Amino acid sequence: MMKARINRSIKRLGSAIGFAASPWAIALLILASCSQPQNSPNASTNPQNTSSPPATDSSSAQNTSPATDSSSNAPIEPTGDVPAASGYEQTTVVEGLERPWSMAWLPDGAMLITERPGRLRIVRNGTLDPTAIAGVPEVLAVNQGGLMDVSVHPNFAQNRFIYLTYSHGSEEANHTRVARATFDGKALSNVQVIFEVPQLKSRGQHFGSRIIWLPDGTMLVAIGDGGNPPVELEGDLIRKQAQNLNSRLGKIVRLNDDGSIPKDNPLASDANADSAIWSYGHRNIQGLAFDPTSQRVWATEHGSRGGDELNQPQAGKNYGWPVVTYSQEYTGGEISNERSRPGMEDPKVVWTPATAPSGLAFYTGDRFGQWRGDLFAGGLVSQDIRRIDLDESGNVVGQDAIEIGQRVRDVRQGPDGLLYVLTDEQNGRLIRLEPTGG
Ligand SMILES: [Ca+2]
Repeated sequence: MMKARINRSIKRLGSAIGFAASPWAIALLILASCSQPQNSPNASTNPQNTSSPPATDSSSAQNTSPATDSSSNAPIEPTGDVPAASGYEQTTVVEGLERPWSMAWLPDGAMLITERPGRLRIVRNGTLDPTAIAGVPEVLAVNQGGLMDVSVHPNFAQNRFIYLTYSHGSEEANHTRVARATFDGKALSNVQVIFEVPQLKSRGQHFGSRIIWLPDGTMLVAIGDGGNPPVELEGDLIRKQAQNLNSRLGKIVRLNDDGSIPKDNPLASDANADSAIWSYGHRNIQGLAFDPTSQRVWATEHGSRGGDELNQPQAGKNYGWPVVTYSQEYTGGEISNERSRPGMEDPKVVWTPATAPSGLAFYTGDRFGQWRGDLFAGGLVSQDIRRIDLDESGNVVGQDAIEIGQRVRDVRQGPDGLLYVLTDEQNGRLIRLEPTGG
């Protein structure tokens, strides 16, 4: 096999130049030395992919930020196991959470946790309050839908606002909503729907959703594309809405904290676009994080079969779905034979086979000094957390795996500088990661 031959030659090269040929390094070098991506059997029929690897497509590199250069901007597609991370230990803080989805901390250190069936829970001093918080809006809890993200307003101490994302409606007609509520420590009140996808869709797939806050006080909210074939909308596959600038499906939107739309959004002056849109061409983002130093936004999104992506979304840009993708139909066959196209942004990492990424943290703490400035991406299918090693320019330079052994729905940095994990199980857990001996 060509891969084995390359592996051997890389190992020889590795010993010649004195580095350990880890699976990660091998995957990188395979990608750099192959003329077509692994797991893309039809790529050779695509003229855009025969002359150069998609990793170094020069036309799309022109569309990326000047902070990154084209040679190191390659999507990285490890084809085997990534190495195991070390230097940490796991502690189960709370058990008995039903399909927990998201977590957020209040200024007093208490922790809010959503459960997908529609409950909001609170953990104080490491103990789960047995009584759920009252006042959560009714959700459509079906398949991937239900109560999803929870986010605390940056000025919660003054205004006591929290935000929830959830699916609403019926199995035949549903959509993603964002609600804002006041939390007094016991119950929600003044619950207001501040944003929704106006188009109603069927079935229980691809609602998104995550919220992050930007330094200017606006929020980004990720909304899924609405679902897989055969789900249709407006006479075509619903997934095509990700490229429809009049639709909020398959987008990251930017909102003011009351749900109104900022006047300086990238498409605000375009009469033919929904001015809430911040970036588009996304399939289903369930991990969204912000690096406060570089001000970069990071997002993980689910592909179909394989082709999960890490992207570094920027205002007004198109991330390609479903026109360009590394993923395949669940039923087999290509969704598109294009992996890259001018005017569309390449992913920074492609995961095939799928990790099913959910939850994303950008680590800024002191407790894991070696991990500062890295991303931590949970995986439902991989049942691990991928630590994505970034250099200061935001280039991906490596990846390793923190084994959890259960579906990982969310990963966050706590106010104590430790990492917290939620497992997507019927008896879901909140896990804390601490440095070994720390
Ligand atoms: Ca993409």
